[in-house]
Amino acid sequence: MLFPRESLSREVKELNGLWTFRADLSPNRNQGFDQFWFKRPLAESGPVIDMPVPSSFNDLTQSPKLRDFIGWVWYEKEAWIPQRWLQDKDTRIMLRVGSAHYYAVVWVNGVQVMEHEGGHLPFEANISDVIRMDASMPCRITIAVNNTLDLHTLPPGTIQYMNDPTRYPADYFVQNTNFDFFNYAGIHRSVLLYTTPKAYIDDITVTTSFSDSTGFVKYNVTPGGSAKPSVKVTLMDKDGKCVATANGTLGVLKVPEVNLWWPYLMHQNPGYLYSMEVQLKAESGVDYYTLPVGIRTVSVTSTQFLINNKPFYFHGVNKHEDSDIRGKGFDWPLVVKDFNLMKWMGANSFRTSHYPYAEEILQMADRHGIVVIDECPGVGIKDIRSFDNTSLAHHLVVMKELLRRDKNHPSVVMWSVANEPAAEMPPAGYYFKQLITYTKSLDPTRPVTFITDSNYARDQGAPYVDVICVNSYFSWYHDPGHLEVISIQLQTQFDDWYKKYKKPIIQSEYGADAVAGLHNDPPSMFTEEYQKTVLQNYHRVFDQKRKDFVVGELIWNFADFMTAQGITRVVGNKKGMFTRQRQPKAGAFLLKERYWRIANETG
Ligand code: GCB
Repeated sequence: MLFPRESLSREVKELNGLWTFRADLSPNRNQGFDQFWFKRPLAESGPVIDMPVPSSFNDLTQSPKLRDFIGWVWYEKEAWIPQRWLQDKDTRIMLRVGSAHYYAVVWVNGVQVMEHEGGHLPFEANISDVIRMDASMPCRITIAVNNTLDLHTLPPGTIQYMNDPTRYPADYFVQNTNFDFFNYAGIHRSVLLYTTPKAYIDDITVTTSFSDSTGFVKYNVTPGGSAKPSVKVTLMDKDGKCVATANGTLGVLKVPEVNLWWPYLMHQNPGYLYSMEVQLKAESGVDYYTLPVGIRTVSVTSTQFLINNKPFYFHGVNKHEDSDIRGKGFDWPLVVKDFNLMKWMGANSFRTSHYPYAEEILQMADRHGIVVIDECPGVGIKDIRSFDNTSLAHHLVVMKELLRRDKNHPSVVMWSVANEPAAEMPPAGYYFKQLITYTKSLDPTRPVTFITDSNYARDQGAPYVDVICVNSYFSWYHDPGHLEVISIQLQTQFDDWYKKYKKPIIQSEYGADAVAGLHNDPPSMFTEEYQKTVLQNYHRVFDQKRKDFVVGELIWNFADFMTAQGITRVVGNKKGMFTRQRQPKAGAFLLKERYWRIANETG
C-alpha cells in the first residue's frame, strides 16, 4: 500500500485537528449501533467532547472512566471536498486512516465505507461514489473505534466479568492482557483524503542489489483502473540527475557508480536515497508517484549479520510510541526529538517493539540511515488458545498488511513476527513454522525472526528463525539485586543458544528500572546506579561475544513509558535511558560512550 504523497496528479488533504467524540458508556457498549449514531451528526446523539486526531483519547481528560475505557468510541468530522475533485469524474477520492486502535468502522454521510481489524496499520477506501451520490456539503466522516482485545486479536487479551455483587459494582469487567504497555486507543495516525486519476499506480515493489559499482533496482508496478496502461520509470539521484530509466510494469534499473544505502556511523554518507519516479499513462490521463529508494543488501551467516556484505552490529534501542498526554498519537516534535536523541547516543538501530510504528518514522529511519527491526503486534501470545487456526489466520493477514506497507523501506532489515510468545507450548512449533514460512514467501530478501524469552532447549519456534533474538533480565526478574550473577548467566545464555542453533544472536532486550533522580551506592534496585551497573555487566559479556556470534544489543528501553497499573510499575515502566519527557538518566551517558566507541571500532 503506497504512502499518500502529493504529485502532479495527486492531492492530499489532511483531516487532522479537532474531531467530535463520544465514548459509548452504555452497559453493553452498543448504544451507538443500536441508535445508528453514524446516521446523524454525533452531537445529536448526546453529550460530545472535542478530541484531537491524531492522539490516544485516554489521557486527555480528568476522567478515569475515559482513561480506562473499554469498548466503542465514536469520532466525527465534517470535511469540505474541493469542487474540482467532485466535478472531475476521472478523479478517485480516497479516504485513508493511518491507524485506529483496535477495530474500526468508517462511514461517509452515513454510508459504511470500510471496516478494519488491527491497531497499527493503515486502511483506505475509494469514497468517490459515496461522496458524489450525496450532495450534502461538507461531507460527514464517522469512525467508530473499539479497543477490546480477545484471544484472537493481535495483541491478544481477555475480558473478565466479575459477577459477585458483594465485591464488584454491576457491569464490572476488566481487560486482561499479557503485555507491558498501556493499551492506548483512538485514532493514532493521520486521517486524510487523497486523489489519484482514474487509472492509477496501485502499488510498487522494489528489491535492490549491487555488483561491484553497479546497483540494481528490480521494480514491479501494479496498475489499477486501466487494462493496458504504459509505465515509465526514472531513477534520480540526490541532485535530481537521472541515472536510469525503464519502461513497463516490471523491470530492472541499472545504476552505474551506485551510492549504496549505508547505516548511520557505518559510512560518511548514510541513508542515501534515490527517487524513483513512476509515470503511468492511460487514456484517462497520467498518474505520477515518487518512491524513495535505498540500494542495499541484507544477508545472514551463522555468525554475522551483513549489510552490503559488511558485518553490521546492532547497537541500538527498543522503543515505544509513547508520550505524555498524546499516548500513542503520532507527534512530529516527538519523532524529531527521538531521532536526535538516538543519533546523539550513537544508536544505529531500533526495534519497533511491539507493533508497527508510523510510516513517517520509517521514512525518517530511511533518511538518517537508522536500521530497523520491524515488529508486528504479536506480543503477549501466552494463552494456548491464541495459537489456534483463527489466531494464525489473522496473524498471517497482519504480516501481509505489514509487508505490503513497509516492504520498500531500506531501513527495514528484518521482520519480527512476535515478542516473547509462549514458544515452549507444543502448538508454537507449527504456528511459527507457518508464520515465518509465509513471511519469507512474501519477502525472500529479508531475514525473519521472533523475540524469545524461552529456554533454548524447549523453544519450538527457534528452528525457523534466521537470527536468534533473546531477551533476558538477569539480576532483575531473576536473582533481583544480585548483580554478580549477570556475567555467568549471560555467558551461559549465549553459549547454549549458539551451540544448539549456530545462528547469530541479538540481545534484543536487557535492562533494569531506574526512577530518574533516585540514587543509592552501593547500587540498589530502581536507582540510576543499579541500572548503570546492570548495563556495565552485560556490556562486558557482549564485548567478549561480539567477536564470535553476537551481532547486536538493543537496550530495553529507549525511554520510560506508560503501562497498565500494577504492583511492579510506579506510573509506568522505568527502564528507559531517558525519562518519558526525554531527559537522560545516567545509563544514557554510559550507552552514548559505548555506542560511539563501538562505531569507531567497527565503522
Ligand atoms: C519484556 C517485554 C517488554 C517489557 C519488559 C519489562 O521482556 O518484552 O515488553 O516491558 O520485558 O520491562 O518487563
